[in-house]
Amino acid sequence: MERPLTQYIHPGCPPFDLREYEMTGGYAALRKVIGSMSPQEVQKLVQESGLKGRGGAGFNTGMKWSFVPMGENAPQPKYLIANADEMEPGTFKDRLLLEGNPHQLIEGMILAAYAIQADISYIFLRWAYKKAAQLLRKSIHEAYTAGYLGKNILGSGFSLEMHLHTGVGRYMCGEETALLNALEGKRATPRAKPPFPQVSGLYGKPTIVNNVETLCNLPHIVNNGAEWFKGLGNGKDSGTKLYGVSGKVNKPGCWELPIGVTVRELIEEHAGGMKNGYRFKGVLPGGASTDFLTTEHLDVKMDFVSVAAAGSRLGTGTMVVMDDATCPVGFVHNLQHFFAQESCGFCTPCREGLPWVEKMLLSLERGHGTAEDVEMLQMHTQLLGPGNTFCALAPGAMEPLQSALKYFREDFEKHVELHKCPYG
Ligand code: L3W
Repeated sequence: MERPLTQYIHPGCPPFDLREYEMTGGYAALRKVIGSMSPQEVQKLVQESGLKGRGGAGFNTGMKWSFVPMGENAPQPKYLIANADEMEPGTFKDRLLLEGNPHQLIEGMILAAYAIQADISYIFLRWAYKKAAQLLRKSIHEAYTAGYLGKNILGSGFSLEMHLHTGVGRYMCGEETALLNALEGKRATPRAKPPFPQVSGLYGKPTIVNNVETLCNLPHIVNNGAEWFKGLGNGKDSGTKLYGVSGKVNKPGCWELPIGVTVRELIEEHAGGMKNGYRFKGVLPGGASTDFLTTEHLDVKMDFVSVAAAGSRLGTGTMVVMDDATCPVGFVHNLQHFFAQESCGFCTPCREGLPWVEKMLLSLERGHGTAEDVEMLQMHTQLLGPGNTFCALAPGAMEPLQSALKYFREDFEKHVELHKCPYG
């Protein structure tokens, strides 16, 4: 199978510079699009390819673009933003792309910008990705010098500015409207949707925010076509996916594979199975804000449709494996500590509820909890669930908790019964 995204990335090897990227077909997609395709044709191609957003939500990329006003009367300027604020726990896939082949992202961004006729683009980068920042600065400069960015790109009449913006390390900025506020220099709280950014985004102008991995697919879809991309998938979705596995496995890592490989294949083949002395107990399939899957789900295909049918979400596709020697209460407490700390504080259920949940879990883990506390935690999964908060942060935080209460309830009850953690 041809691997479009990471085929030239070898851990430990120096990243591609412009010359190397061009030698392997880099910027051919840009030349093709600019020479022979209208923006609407690019949108249609991407919609037909079935590409879905790789940042966690899985929204159809071409459809998202289709909401952007086009034509002479469209508001100006329009913006294209690469969401590189990768902070989902357990998630490190975009880092691989940024550090291995920065021009692939830049070309993908130019293609996306062309499709929506954006004038200005930003890469919103996680502050801790220092190496990626350095590489992107260099690569953006190279792309300007080669005529791929700036005024009248390759003589086409299409122009695009590109800027790198580094965040200050807040998880909240991964939410697209909080990201827009941060970029405008405001406090990073989410905005009400609708209006969606496609219509009213950065400075109130039409804006598309796409994940890094999503954008990196674009040159390959343009070069090879929608049918080729669809054919890469193994399950109910198109293309390949960067999958990651962390936890007590023999070979934690990140691999590009056909979308729809099974949980079992990822853990047993690619991650080398569980380490000696540890057994698989459960897995968060796509970062921390997804529901646990357990032994009964090992043959679930890791695509958006199949994981949702199993009661969870593909999310970022980078899984965190929980073993049988780890206390699920402590595991979930650790996650809630992160989410409580990262709440932007804008809406009451999230600001007040997450620290409360964290406190109850800590008390339970230490053996001070009661049966009522377990019920109270269950109730909080509803109180902080979808529809009760301003954005997806708290409902996302409740996903591992509600599924832990469903699949590992005995572990919670044992803490109450024994007045201590049964895991020691
Ligand atoms: C027009 C509609 N556009 C949705 C667009 C929307 C956005 C995209 C997805 O959260 C999840 C979250 C995290 N008309 C539309 C529409 N759109 N309906 O589609 O939107 P949405 O609201 O479904 O999701 P979201 O708010 O973008 C993303 C989860 O992903 N997640 C987190 C990942 C974190 C990272 C990271 O570290 N950078 O990726 C992991 O599971 O919890 O549920 O563009 O405008 N009717």
